[in-house]
Amino acid sequence: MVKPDGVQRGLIGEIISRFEAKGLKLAAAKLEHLPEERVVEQYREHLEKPFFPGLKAYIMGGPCFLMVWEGKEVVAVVRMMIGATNPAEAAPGSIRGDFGLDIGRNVVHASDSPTSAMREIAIHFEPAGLIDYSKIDESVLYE
Ligand code: IDP
Ligand code: MG
Repeated sequence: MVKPDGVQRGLIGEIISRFEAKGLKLAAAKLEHLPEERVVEQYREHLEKPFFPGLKAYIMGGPCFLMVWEGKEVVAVVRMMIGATNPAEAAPGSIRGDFGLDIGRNVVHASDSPTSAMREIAIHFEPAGLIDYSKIDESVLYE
């Protein structure tokens, strides 16, 4: 998910480009203002944290661009590509490392395990909204 700062800064295309170029396959995408109940559900592990009110205000401060990506080891690969939670410590070349500075404005969200990915996809997407398709001759693209 591209967070509101990433959307406002015009980074949606850059972020999609990186995942596309990596070889991941887009299954769904949409631009949305997230309602409070879905923000709370997505970040329920952080409800009691001191930064939660600020996090909620940040995520609800503008539209988010939500995506579902598929591919080999997709969760681990995307986490590597977004970089560490604190952009000031994220590796150069990662999305947060290249485009962020503040932990509370870290440009992107990505699920941290296959289990949380399934949980988070179900919060934001209907099953019918996930597009199942093949790329032409996948044997050329993937092992
Ligand atoms: P992650 O996004 O890398 O998985 P989490 O620890 O799950 O990081 O935290 C969720 C989000 O909460 C972060 O991406 C960031 O937006 C926000 N956050 C985490 N820690 C802090 C903090 O110390 N101050 C402000 N915001 C924070
Ligand atoms: Mg997290």
